[in-house]
Amino acid sequence: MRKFPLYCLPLAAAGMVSCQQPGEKADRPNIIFMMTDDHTTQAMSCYGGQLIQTPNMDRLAAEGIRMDRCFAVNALSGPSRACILTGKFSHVNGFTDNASTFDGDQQTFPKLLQQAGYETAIIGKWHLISQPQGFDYWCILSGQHEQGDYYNPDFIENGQPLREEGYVTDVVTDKAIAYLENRDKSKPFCLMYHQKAPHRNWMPAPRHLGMFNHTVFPEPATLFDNYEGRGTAARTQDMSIAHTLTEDWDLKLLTRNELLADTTNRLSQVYRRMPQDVQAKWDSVYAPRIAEYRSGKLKGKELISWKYQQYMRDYLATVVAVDENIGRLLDYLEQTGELDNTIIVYTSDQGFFLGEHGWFDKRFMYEECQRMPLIVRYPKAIPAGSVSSAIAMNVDFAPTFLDFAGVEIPADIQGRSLRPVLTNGGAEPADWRKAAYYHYYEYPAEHSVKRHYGIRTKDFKLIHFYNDVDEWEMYDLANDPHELNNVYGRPEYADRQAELMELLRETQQQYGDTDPDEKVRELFKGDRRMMPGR
Ligand code: SGN
Ligand code: CA
Repeated sequence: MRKFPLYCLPLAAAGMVSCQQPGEKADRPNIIFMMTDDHTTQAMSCYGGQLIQTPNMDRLAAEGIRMDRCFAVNALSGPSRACILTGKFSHVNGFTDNASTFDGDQQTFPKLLQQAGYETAIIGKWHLISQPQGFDYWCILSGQHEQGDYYNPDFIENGQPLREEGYVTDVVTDKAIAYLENRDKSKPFCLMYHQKAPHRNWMPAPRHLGMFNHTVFPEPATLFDNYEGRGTAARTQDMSIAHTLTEDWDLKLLTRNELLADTTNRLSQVYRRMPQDVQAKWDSVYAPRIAEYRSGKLKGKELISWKYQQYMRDYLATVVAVDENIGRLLDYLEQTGELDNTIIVYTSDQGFFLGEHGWFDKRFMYEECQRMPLIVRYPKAIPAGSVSSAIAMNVDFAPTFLDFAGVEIPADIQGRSLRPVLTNGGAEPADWRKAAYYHYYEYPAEHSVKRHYGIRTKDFKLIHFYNDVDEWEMYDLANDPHELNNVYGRPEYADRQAELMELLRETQQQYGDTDPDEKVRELFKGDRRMMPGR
């Protein structure tokens, strides 16, 4: 039963008012958790990225805090989302790789907020296979094994299938605004606004098709990395611009006639979802690319540079739509007077390689994809223009939201609330953690990135690749920001290495991941595909 403060009782008993308790809507912030898929800090101007301008993300950063050292603990979609929902590492929440199914009966922060009187909703990418629990409203992308489609996307809305017309990033935003418009306004809300973009295969909005056709993007310093001094994992991955990007799905080098002729081709299936006018624009935009490629003049390094440019043109155009739609959402919040009552978070499920080391995709515990963008705007408590180098992890998000909402943080949550950092100009408390933990499991699988775990301190990284190899890597980040020189085993780093080994052991103990090999065997008991040593 609802409790009223003593001074309200006479009126409440008469059914005349609903007196606000401390902790009710008036002092409980709304939360909008904006998460994209595979958006990386190199493609955000507020992080110093040189590739495009992202004015609306920049606005959030200028009016809030930019976290410079926020790390995914398992840089892959499903695992990252499960860590975010539970505030627990993959080996505890059970969702270790994209072939897992989320145990929706477990504790999540949306459930806890809902129990505490929040209205909760999730719109867009979910990717956890089991039905969402703990949401008053949910509408999740369903096509392409829950990756969703860029054009005319399919959704499941509160259990019912639904096909929408339009471009996915716009549609997800339309739905978010419609939800905000129709929600129960007597309650604070928590909205998870989860875009598909800029996930592979990077299909821009019709209005942005071809927008970068005449732009030449700067190449990363390590585009032609030869992996010298690194281990087997870097050399045996399958995520290179040179070899892995496909002519059809990724580079989009098929003419209309070819697309119409081959109905089994994946690109052809997506093309068929587009309205005719979009198909016409698509054809005109990709025709010069196809002609250039088929001229046969591109060879060797020149061909890799060319593929990199096409990859950037498509990837970055999808980011432009994400940024525009953030602007739409911010305008809506401003018009309805909710902007400053709302904690607005911008992040992505992990970072991504934009040609660094010659790669696309993620998974590795290397900087470009381990690092997540994290911007938080809440002017009532977070000073504008703050920047923080405190080490944060995605398991910290759940306790942070609970903390701001005034909900007790359960003792079994493994992350730590970022609130003291966010509200203190980015400075960390004296007892803040010294390292971020990481553990990646999806191998053998697409992109062939070997299993590994490790820690990342402010200046160093220590990684152990295991399962069908037993190799260590260590990077001196201050002197080697591109992670090119593996200093593991070098005599001049012996003391530092011993310290890091000890810190890794302590960190694994703290989080209960003490024998990763053994844990993995247990987790995948009976699942031959995932058995170590295969
Ligand atoms: C798809 C992509 C991969 C990507 C995974 C996981 N292939 O399988 O390139 O690594 O998703 O991405 S594709 O041919 O279907 O485009 S994640 O972000 O969802 O984890
Ligand atoms: Ca992702």
